[in-house]
Amino acid sequence: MTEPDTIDVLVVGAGYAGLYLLHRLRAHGLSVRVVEAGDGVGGTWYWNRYPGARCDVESVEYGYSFSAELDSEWSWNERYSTQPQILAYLNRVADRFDLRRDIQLNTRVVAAHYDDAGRSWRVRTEPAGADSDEHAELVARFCVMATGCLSKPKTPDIPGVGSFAGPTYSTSRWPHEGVDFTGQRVGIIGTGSSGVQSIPVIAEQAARLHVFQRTANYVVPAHNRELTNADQGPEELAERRSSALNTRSGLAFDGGELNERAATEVSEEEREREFERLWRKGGLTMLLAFTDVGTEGPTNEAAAEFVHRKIREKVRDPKVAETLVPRDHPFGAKRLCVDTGYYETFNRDNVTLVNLRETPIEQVIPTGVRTTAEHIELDALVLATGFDAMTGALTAIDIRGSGGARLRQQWANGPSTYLGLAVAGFPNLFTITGPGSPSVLSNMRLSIEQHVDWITDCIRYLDEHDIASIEATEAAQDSWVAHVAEVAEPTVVAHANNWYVGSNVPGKPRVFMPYIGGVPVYRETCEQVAKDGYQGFVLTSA
Ligand code: NA7
Repeated sequence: MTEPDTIDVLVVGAGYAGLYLLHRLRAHGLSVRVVEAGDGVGGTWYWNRYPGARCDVESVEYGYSFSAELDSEWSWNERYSTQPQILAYLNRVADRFDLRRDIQLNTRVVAAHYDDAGRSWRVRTEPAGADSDEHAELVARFCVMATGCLSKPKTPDIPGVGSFAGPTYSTSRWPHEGVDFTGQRVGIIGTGSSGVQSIPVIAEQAARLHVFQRTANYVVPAHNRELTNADQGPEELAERRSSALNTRSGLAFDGGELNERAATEVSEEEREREFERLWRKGGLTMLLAFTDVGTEGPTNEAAAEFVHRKIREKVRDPKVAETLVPRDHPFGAKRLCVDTGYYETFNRDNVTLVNLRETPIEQVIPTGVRTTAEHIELDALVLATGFDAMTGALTAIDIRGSGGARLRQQWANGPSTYLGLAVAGFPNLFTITGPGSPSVLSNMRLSIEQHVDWITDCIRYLDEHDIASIEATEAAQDSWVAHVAEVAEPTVVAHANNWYVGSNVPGKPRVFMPYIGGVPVYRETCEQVAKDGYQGFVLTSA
């Protein structure tokens, strides 16, 4: 039997995080292998190819910040980039920095076991997608999970969903060649961001579109537009990037327009003017209009009512409008959706909204969907039903730490991490934008870069000090987990049903997973931990 390859760092995933990590680690002379299940790089932007897929972070804040040359060679077309352009950008990055030679595509990591004696990870891979039991093993000193927060699709929990005779498409696994819905009767289940973005585009093509809505969401306008060169010149980029570092979300919102007051400190007229201004500006800004928008109380209620009014203005049929008005959760308690033409789509003659709260799906049947009220015949079915967010991609891998401890078991009641970067009992393992870090509540690009930089510096430090392993202590982890829960407690988002708490996946323990304390505080904490010689970690010499 041949001995497995031995490398310094094994990185799982070739999306935004994996690509940048490879670039950074390689610059320090480390041997790195990135293992990726897809047959191309791009992660989220490789898989989520559904019609209308876009980023809800503005393009000028979504591009990597590590290379002025890359900035000068690339220009974004639109304020909110399409999936094809982001994927093209990531492919450009892979070529520009000669990353591909260390990326192994079409390969899935199925297990990663820590070898206490060798102080290294034994990682088992198998060909992705192929019907083969051929596997391979790799040994790496460090293992970094760059597996993404929204990469493991949720298993659809809809009775009979496999029995539909026509094609069933999942927004997160869309066919690469695209789908032509011309002349077809299409049904779409799910009205989160993926549904909200794809519904207007599918409606333009299909003969008839039935939108199956269980929960009405708050949808705010993107006001997307073409970008000019002036929008993305070096000065503009530098200014936005530096101001983003000082905002809780890591989003610049055009350079610090973010309102630092509670709405209760201003008059009702001023509050409404501010909502209107941000609505016109578009994007996620409304969520941060005032410091008290995200907590229960009059400001949150006023924001909700403001959006309710907008829906009623946009949707002609009052009954349809009332079905689209979100009533069962506060504003911002689920991830806001950023749209182009979503509500207007329900004014089209070929679009029907099916209210699953009134008439739930009884079963998907070979010819369509049967609700408690009717049988809807369909030619194609689209599932926009979401993800096993934050932990799904990690627990899908059989990760075993020191002494064989299983991550799945350790996280059976919810994830516990130190800083969202490391897990006690799992030495030399890092998670990029893991649970317990700002991740999905921040500009992902910024948070990914911060974690990659931190991990790279950490590995360099260990090598310079001849340290063979690093492991978070239980005590540091417990106190971080308690802090993550404490800062989330007053917010509406921690108490609603949403994928941040895992309530979208039946049986998943209810734990608020991301860190809501804000990017600046979080960055400072991580920097201080490193400055103090990796406080909260046990370092063991070689
Ligand atoms: P989301 O936001 O989790 O949305 C999933 C949608 O699917 C949501 O409307 C769900 O309704 C609906 N859903 C899920 N299961 C069912 C069943 N069984 N029956 C009916 N409806 C169902 O996922 P997205 O992919 O849209 O967006 C994920 C993130 O990606 C997004 O927040 C951005 O950050 C990018 P529910 O609300 O559970 O009633």
